Amino acid sequence: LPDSNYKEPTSPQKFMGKAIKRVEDPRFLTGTGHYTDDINLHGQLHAAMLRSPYAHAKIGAIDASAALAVKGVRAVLTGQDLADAGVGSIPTGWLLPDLKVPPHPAIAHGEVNYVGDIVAVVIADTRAIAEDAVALIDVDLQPLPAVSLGSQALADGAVEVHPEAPGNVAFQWQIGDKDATDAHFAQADRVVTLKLRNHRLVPNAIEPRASLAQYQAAGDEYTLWTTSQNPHIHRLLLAAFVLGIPENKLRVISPDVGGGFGSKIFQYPEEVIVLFAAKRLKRPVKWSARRSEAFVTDMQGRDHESEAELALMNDGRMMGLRVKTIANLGAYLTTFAPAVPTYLYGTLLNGVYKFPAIHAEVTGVFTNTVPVDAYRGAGRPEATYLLERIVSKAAAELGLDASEIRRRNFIQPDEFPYQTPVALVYDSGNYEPALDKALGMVNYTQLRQEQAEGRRTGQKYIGIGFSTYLEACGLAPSALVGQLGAQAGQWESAVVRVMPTGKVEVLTGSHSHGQGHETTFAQIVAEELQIPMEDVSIIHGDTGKMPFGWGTYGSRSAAVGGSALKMALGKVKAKATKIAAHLLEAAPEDVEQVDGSFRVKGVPEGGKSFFDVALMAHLAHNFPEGMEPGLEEQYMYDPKNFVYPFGTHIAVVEVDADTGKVKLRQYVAVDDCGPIINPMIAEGQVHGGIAQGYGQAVLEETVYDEDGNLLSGTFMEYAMPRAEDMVQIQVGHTVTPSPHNPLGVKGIGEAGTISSTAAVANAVVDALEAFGIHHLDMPYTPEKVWRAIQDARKSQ
Ligand code: MCN
Repeated sequence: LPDSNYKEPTSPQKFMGKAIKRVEDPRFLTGTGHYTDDINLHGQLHAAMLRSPYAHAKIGAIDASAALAVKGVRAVLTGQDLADAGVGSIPTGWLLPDLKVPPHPAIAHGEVNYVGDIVAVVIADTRAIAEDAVALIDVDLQPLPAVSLGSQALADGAVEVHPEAPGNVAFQWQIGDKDATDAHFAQADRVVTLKLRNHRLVPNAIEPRASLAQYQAAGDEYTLWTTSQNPHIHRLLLAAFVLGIPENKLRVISPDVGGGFGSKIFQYPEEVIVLFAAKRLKRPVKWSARRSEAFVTDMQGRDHESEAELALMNDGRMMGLRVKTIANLGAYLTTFAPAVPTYLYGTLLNGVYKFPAIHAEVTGVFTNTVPVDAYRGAGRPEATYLLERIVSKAAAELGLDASEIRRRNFIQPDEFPYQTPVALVYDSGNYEPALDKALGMVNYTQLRQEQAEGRRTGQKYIGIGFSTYLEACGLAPSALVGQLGAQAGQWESAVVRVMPTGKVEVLTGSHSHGQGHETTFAQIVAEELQIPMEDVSIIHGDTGKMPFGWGTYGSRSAAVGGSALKMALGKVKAKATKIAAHLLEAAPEDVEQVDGSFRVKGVPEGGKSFFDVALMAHLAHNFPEGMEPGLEEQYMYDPKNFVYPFGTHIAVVEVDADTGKVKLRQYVAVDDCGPIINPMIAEGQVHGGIAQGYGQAVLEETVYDEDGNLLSGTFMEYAMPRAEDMVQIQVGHTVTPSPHNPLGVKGIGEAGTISSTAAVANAVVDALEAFGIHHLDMPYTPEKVWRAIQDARKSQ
């Protein structure tokens, strides 16, 4: 941890809080990870998709005879085949009042609605044969006018994407008190306005999506191996809504998954197709996306057009916030799509500030583009970007330091629990120490002097950008999300199974696809049971093994899955103590575990090891009267509230006024995710998130033309952040435990992404203030920045 100021806990903890190397890395680094595409079954066939080249078209006749004549082609499937078999529409898992839910067939039927929508599927002996045969299908696609931008889809006379959604409106949603907000605006000294676009992103996990289905006629049972962040949600949606089969007839396995960033939460058409084809052809069927397919089929992220107004007093006090957002949802509603621009966005607009009133309106809009759903941070980066941008703009207009305006408005530590005007009740927080620490780490006073000197001489344009972010994660109390429209519970499961040899197997509903749970969850077990980490196996990603669980998204695994594990371990430990007490002929309350051994308090000799207890639990030869044999416990943990991590990120950039190139010079991230289980993993999460957030601010952009064609469909046009774009990130921590979960932990998996886009954007605009530029939409490509500087110079 070269640049970290993390101090390991001074308590006698052996595993928690330690930067233990990731136990999963040897297999990933030596190529022995086991991903969906690595799995091959006897007699396996391959699916290849004929995808629409048009964003909107009517499907006429489909002539598959030439494709079917190719040796090795076993079938060509169309939307009609699925409809005839009664295969259901792909559902959404979140409902809002008056939500329009147009049908979403896995293979399009009647019309295609985005470039990439599936028109037909070839199933063949090899992938090459299937892909070649796709080109031989003759489809009469009659192009229709299309629309790709949210605001254009709302314009009078716009093309209608679905007849079920007149005017392309999927929903209109609002939060906060409009009248109270208007009243506070009327009292304010001034109003700062900002119109901004939060552009669309492609998730780009390293492993493209893949699915392999097997059908066993004997038991009428399916197995699906798929790249999923939450196999139980996949099983529930596929069984109950799409295939109409009992859930226990479908086993979903998500083995090693090479990153998801949210894009592998959802139920995708290809999963339905391979399951359907496997039953029809009585052979296993596999599909693996190519990178070019991923660009047009993985659910995309963000895509907001917003107008915001911030009411202020002249001393910088915030009086109210008004927001109007158009959220482009793409062509269909996917699993979490309605929740992302509403409950995961509107509720976060309060940030860390004391707002007397907020009112936000969001219009969800259908367009002829790839569907939009959760992408790392999901709604919260959009809220943070808007809020932190307008706060920095307000500071510039008021002539206040960007850190000072924030400090003056922070909710104070003695004000928790804090009810915001946008529904959430923050359980804890202490924002100033994080700001102060970050200011110290970045060497703020000296930096501002250097900035002023550079501007004065015209030699250097430095920008310093703040983001004092907050996020709500650890999704979260089932009762609350149920009231908000989720068709899902938000608890998590854990089973702790102690073997006769004292080895421990944990079955968790959380899913690790890069976050290192096999290490951090094993640290929790080793600490609690006082056993070596090598004796612990963490099993996840298989509905055939684990009890029901809701999976990994919304940075919920440590706070919810980890807490379920801690509670299950508590039950195991209580039973183990009772068994040990029986063996030691003592009362359970007189027995303690020291250095792994159970001993009578004050008697160091003659204890029972964890192995002795585990073995005796199974042999049960000499067992407490009435106690069940075995040592296995389960806990379903449903938290009382979300958790609210926060922090201060400061980005320092230098803008080359001659070329428009933005260079990241320094980045300080002070995060508070409560007590840290593994600082190396937590900091790795922060590093990755910051790279992604920087990517959005400076490099990445999903560009559609007016006809809905994706113009940035390869890495030649879609620039991802690379090592050379980054700097050595300086990471710091403050520790404010969550008061309501047994570990006190808060999520860290999305913090970097949520915070960094705003910090980098504020830094770039801060540098551009030297030219009289007060806002510029991302991404800050050299051309865009250069043009903005040229235009500003001309108009001066
Ligand atoms: N952790 C810790 N101490 C804490 C909090 C967390 O040591 N106080 C550890 C956890 O034990 C876990 C990791 O940090 O190993 C992340 O924990 P958490 O914040 O609970 O997030 P999740 O494990 O639920 O991961 C989800 C989150 C999300 S929502 C996205 S999107 C994302 C992310 O994690 N996608 C990722 N990080 C990713 N990292 C990789 N490599 N790949 C992805 O697809």
